[in-house]
Amino acid sequence: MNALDIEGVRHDWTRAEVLALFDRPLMDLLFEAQAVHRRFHTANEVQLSQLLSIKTGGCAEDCAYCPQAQKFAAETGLKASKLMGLDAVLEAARAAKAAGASRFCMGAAWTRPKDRDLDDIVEMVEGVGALGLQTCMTLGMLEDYQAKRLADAGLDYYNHNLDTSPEYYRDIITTRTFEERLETLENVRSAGINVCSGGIVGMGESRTDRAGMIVALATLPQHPQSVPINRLVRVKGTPLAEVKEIDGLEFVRTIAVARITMPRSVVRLSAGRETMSDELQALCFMAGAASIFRGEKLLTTANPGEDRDRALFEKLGLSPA
Ligand code: SAM
Ligand code: DTB
Ligand code: SF4
Repeated sequence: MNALDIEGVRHDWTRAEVLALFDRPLMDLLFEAQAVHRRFHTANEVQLSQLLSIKTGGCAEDCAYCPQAQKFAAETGLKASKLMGLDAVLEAARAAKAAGASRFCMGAAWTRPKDRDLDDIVEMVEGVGALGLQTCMTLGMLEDYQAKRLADAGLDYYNHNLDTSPEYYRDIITTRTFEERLETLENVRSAGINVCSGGIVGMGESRTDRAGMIVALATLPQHPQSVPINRLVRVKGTPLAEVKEIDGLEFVRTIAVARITMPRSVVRLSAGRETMSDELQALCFMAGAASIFRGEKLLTTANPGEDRDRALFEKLGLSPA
């Protein structure tokens, strides 16, 4: 008998168990994932978030997937910009709400926010929240006192991804450690902010790495309330630009395994939809994904626009939430 917490959720998943889920016949895996989904969530409902890059490029970290790292700027050609002003952020948030987004996620290409930046960030959280949107920030590493400030400002979610397995991590990022990521998650959790944490699939990692990433998330003291699964967007000029694209069904399996192991979390079909067929996205929803980014842009790369998503939701009988 496995240990269940007070909500009937397991935190003691082993890599062997998670790999066994990955190995199941696809239809069995999808059937269970959808059954788990319906036990804990509303069927056919997909939450819509919208991203805004409030501070783009020039980042000191060396994440091999990321177009915003200064290290790759000569090859990607991405121009760095300063932190956006409050008015422009609120204008974008108003437009996102009018277009149907329920959450507004603001991302900055920082290693960590400076304390003086946080004054501006707090105003953004308060302003966006006052519009009736849920707020999410992703600003890099966070100290505990910084997390408390954001909690006091009313921040609903903080996104900080584990990105990949602890073992594969050092092939992807050398400028900060996996353990530091866990510390930021602990600071966010202790401040009472909802945690949004997941990773990227398709960076040349093995299935064992994908299982390792899910185990790292599913054995946290509390599962992240939100688990974004990104398919790598292969950006020209980054070290991962030429990596082989991951098989679509392996991506679907990763979503299903996240769904089954963290039943109360909302699993998010995040980056990578631009190059997915309607059929592949449909399988991701069958596997339990229940949230997407709407709008034509993620942070710096393209996302399916309004028209394509409206047609997709209609075809699949999905309702936005
Ligand atoms: N700089 C902050 C940080 O890294 O924590 C916040 C912004 S960062 C762009 C947020 C997340 O976006 C990364 O952790 C990564 O998971 C995801 N991401 C970045 N580039 C991506 C890409 N090319 N494809 C898929 N996901 C990507
Ligand atoms: C997450 O897991 N995915 C989002 C969000 N959290 C911040 C970011 C995706 C970025 C994709 C590459 C880009 O547009 O720059
Ligand atoms: Fe910087 Fe975040 Fe990109 Fe890494 S993922 S290079 S920390 S912006």
